[in-house]
Amino acid sequence: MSNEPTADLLNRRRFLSVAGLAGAGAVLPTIAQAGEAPKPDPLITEVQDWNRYLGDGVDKRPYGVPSKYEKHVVRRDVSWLTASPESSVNFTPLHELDGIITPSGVCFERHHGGIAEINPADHRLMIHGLVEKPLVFTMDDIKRMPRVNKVYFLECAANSGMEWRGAQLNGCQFTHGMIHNVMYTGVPLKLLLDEAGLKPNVKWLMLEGADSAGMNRSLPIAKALDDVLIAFAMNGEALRPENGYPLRAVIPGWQGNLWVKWLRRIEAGDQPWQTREETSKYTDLMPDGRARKHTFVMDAKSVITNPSPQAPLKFKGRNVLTGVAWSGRGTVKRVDVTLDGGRNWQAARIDGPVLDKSLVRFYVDFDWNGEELMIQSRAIDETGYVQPSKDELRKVRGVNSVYHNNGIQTWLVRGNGETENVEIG
Ligand SMILES: Nc1nc2c(c(=O)[nH]1)N[C@H]1C(S)=C(S)[C@@H](COP(=O)(O)O)O[C@H]1N2
Ligand SMILES: [Mo]
Repeated sequence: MSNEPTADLLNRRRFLSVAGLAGAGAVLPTIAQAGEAPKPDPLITEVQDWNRYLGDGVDKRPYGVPSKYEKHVVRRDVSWLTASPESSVNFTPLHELDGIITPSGVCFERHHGGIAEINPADHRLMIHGLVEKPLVFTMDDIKRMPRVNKVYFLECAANSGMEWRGAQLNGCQFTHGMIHNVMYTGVPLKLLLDEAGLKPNVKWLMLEGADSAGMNRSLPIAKALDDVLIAFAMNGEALRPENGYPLRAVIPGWQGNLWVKWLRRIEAGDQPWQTREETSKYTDLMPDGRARKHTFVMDAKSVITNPSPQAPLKFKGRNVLTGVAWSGRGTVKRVDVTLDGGRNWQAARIDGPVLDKSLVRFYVDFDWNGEELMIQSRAIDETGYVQPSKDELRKVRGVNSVYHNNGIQTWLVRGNGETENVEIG
């Protein structure tokens, strides 16, 4: 770094404490101007509007929303992607977020028949099929069962699906935004199944939603008894209607389409249900025309969220590169980052909780002199699995798939800081 701002910072702090606001502002540069001739900064020397008026009282914002200066932090959709907004998807603004928790209001939404608006008093969950005692639970019944809190990512199997044939969408929101990571509160499905008493020949469950799509999904019984939750809360409050209020299935580490929202029925059986969705979609078409089916687990993956096409580099010198990584097979052990298209890799700094089947946040604090960068991140999970390059993935899977693209993402940072979605080689 050419200009070391630390000394200026220290001086400035000392000066502020002795000389007060006006005097300090007249002579001290901001951090971005460090080293330039000091200019008076009216934002320090002048009294600002917000110093003059009496602000909103505590009765004005009973349910808080973000500052009006954060209006750009929103879910976005791609209108040409699907025929109608009711059977569609929008994307989490990953480049605007930090830490590991996705704020509820910007969790991407995927629904096949629009949002069901259900009064929790009218909601029922039925468990039947190959069980000793068919049961119907009200929301009150479910909230009287022992509950747990868990942070998990939900990734749609189609996340990055537009990128199979080549770089396509300009922004990590669109290439990787079909993911969210929240804390769920819910009851282990095993407890509900134990009450109903599974017959010994049960191999699969069918989970059905109460939305107009009446979406149903088949779930192997081993997973159901392992870590599946029936959740009623996310991030400490009731689920949002978009995400399945009042009740949804949480299937940790497995593809999003199994996480049935507005969950109303679980039927125990001895074979998978052949739903239209499962036979025509959610299979991975291979180069030889065969299809991979029941590829439920989401393999390790990562993406650099800043810089990225929607978040270009603005300053030379001190910069923070950041992103998220995840694995459906457990915890993320390491994230490697390259700034030069894969010639040199360094282990990124992971900060914040490292949890099972949850996003982790990584950082590389670096200096930028305005040279072109080819930046990539590569996740390694606790099983030792290494996130593959897109070409490695294509060698095995071809380019006919839509689902399960966990290849390494490349961003090209130009000399002016603008950043593009590209592929190397
Ligand atoms: N009832 C119902 N559940 C559903 C869906 C749906 O359309 N209806 N979409 C599924 C798909 S494909 C995904 S990726 C996730 C998306 O969850 P989210 O909307 O909370 O992001 O919900 C799943 N559960
Ligand atoms: Mo999905």
